[in-house]
Amino acid sequence: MNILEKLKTDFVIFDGGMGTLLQERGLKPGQSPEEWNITNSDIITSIHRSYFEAGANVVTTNTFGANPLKINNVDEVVFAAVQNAKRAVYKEGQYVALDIGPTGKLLKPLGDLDFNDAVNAFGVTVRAGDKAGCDLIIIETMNDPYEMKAAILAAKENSSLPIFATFVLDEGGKTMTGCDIPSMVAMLESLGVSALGVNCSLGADKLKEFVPEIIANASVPVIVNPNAGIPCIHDGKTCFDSTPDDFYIHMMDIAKMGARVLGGCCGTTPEHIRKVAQGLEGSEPKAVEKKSFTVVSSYSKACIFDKKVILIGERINPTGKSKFKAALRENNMDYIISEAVGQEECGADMLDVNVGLPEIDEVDFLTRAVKEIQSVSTLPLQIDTSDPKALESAMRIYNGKPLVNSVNGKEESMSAVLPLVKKYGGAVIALTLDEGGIPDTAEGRYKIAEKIVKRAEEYGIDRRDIIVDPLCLTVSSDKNAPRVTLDSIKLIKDGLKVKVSLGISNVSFGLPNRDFITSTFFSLALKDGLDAVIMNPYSTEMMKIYHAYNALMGIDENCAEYINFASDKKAETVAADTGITLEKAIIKGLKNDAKNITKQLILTTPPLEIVNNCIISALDTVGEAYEKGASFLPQLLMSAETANVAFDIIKENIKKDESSNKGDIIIATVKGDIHDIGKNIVKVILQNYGYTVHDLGKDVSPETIVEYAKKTGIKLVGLSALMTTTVPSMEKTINQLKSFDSSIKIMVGGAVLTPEYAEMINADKYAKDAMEAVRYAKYIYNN
Ligand code: B12
Repeated sequence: MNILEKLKTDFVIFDGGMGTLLQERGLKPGQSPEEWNITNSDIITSIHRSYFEAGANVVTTNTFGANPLKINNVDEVVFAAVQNAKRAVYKEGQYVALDIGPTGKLLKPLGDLDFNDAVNAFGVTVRAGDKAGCDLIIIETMNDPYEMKAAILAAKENSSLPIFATFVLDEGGKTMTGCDIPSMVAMLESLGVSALGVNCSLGADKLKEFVPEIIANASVPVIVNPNAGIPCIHDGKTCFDSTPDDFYIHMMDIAKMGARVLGGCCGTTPEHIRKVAQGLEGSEPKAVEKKSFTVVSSYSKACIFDKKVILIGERINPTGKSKFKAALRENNMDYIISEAVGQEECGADMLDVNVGLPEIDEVDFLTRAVKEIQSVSTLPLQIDTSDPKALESAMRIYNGKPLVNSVNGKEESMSAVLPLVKKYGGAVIALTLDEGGIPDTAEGRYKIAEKIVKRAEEYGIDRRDIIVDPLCLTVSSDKNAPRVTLDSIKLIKDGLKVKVSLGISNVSFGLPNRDFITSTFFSLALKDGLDAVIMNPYSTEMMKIYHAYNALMGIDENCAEYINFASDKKAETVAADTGITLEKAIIKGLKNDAKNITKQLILTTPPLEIVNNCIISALDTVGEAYEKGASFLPQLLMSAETANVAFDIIKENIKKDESSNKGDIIIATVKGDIHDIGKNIVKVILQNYGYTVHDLGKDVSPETIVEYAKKTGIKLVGLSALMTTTVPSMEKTINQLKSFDSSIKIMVGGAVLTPEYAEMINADKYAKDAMEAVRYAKYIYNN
């Protein structure tokens, strides 16, 4: 029986932790656990064996870090690791999973690893594992869905092994990059994993809280491999607080909830696994319930096609827009990004992205446009192109489960588009036209829809991932056209049990006051069961219909959204304002806007005023949202980068006073802390006042700072720290500097510090901002 057959009928028990057991067997801190596959293969095999003996069905190879971005000899390590695990197998029903962990690098735009380079790196490990004969692949401990997608694609492109995939979650039930459970499940399932879930993170008791939500979203078996509680340090050693008995109690609850694959992660031992295996012996898992709702996702948001119609913004499309065409020809990505931001603000749930123009390289432009938009918008995207190459390239780098616009009933279209939807995951809009054109009856359109649904199912694409667009022709050229479209909506929904969407604006083409016609047609289509609409979110008429309809149909609880919309005067102004300020550009991460606005502002506003009134206040807003869990690391990073773009321009406009050196100052952000925007501002302002600043950078150790002070004899040091966790390292630096030379003066700053705290850690001066730093320097150097 292979692992997938077992999964159909039975619980599957995974092994537990490897690292802690290796430490017990003598692995020293800093030593590579992966090398032990070669140097201590018997120990590795005996650990695997102990897990099989405890009742595990699957052991994971000791290859968590066996990735070419971390080690050189991947082939050798992976081969040895798989052999070590296979040697531990002693009976039928015991399987070896190739373990794949994160690369340790952040993918662009959060870090500098290119998506396709990540796919290639994972590919090396997958090929080695496949060749060595593992039975399945487990991709685990991922905290970024984008990296997860890279690993899954690598697994699909380099093997045909079953793929299991698990994420880590924080206490709010999201990944580090803000991916929630519905979006995570949507992406993983559409990429075709055989089982999905969570590992590591919190202990079983905390992780348990999230299991019902995973199960409510997933149509494949759910995996839960928690740590043995939360790690703590005792006498310099990492310990875990969940005993096998305690772990067992929570894991039994998790099994009752419906999880089917159960095992452990850090700190769990064969004893933990034995308890779980014994507890499950003889019992049957809950049936895996196949879900019928349609869902697409971005890296952090899932869009579920439910009662409320999904608004798909149509503005990123050159058709009939001369300004947009010009932007495409001039390679003006800012224009496209501002359309994305504007539509999101006006209430779009998703964004259509179409950049097709004969004279541009669509493969390149569409791919870049998707990358740029997904770095500033959290909305799921609808990738809209008739070029299969452009579609493939954009789907590949898309971070989530996209909607594809579109496939139609022509053979050529189905055979080009459907395999891509299957491979990269996604839902797809199916247009009811084929070689015979657009039928002029609802029955004719139904037949084409049926043909596409059948074909998609042959490719293994679920019916719920087909969203039929029965096409809406213009009423001015055919008076019956809207009626046929409305009839088609009902017929297709009832007969095929699929969702229906419409690109709606076409209906009013050629008529004056188009909004009147389009929005009235929209209300009729809503009543006939429309699930999604491609429309102009800036259109007041359309938004009025949308909100009023939701209120009238009882799908807007307490009419709350309607009230918000109407009283916000959005009804009047929705079309108008996408005006962007520097503060807003930083909050949204719009670098080019930030650059252009700063260039304008600097002509009229003193540089420090821009820093204090725009840059710092914007970063404070972002920081607060981050603290509340309303935004995540990607947004924080984009905002920080945007602030830097603005500050670079300000810097150019602050002339250094080079007439004389008023004094030397060392400046650094302390060890463990990489926040340097504030420190850099302080540096530039001090230079501006004639001081020579020796910037030692960020994440600087106390030793380096003391060394530098010794070498140069400089008597004034500025230290920056922005986190409660790094203030102790500031204190350490102060102590070391003072014990080297008690006459050195130290000024400190950074968001978490207070004057009282600064005094407590022996700093000579707390500076709340850059000007305070200048005043202190003047005082010290007496100038
Ligand atoms: C931008 C930012 C980032 C950027 C930093 C980019 C960069 N190159 O600096 C990125 C995205 C990389 C980042 C990462 C992280 N961040 Co951060 N980040 C921020 C944010 C939003 C703004 C900081 C900032 O630049 N402010 C603007 C500058 C101008 O202000 P400032 O630094 O205070 O500087 C002024 C004064 O304090 C003073 N000053 C500052 N330094 C000095 C030095 C001297 C000598 C003097 C005299 C004066 C002085 O003068 C400056 C000018 O007026 C803050 C929130 C906030 N409101 O502070 C969170 C914040 C600091 N980050 C936080 C966290 C948790 C993190 C991460 C751990 C997130 C994660 N999960 O990975 C990582 C930390 C990584 C690490 N090891 O350091 C938390 C810290 C919580 C805490 N209490 O400890 C904060 C407070 C957000 C929050 N509210 O939760 N972050």
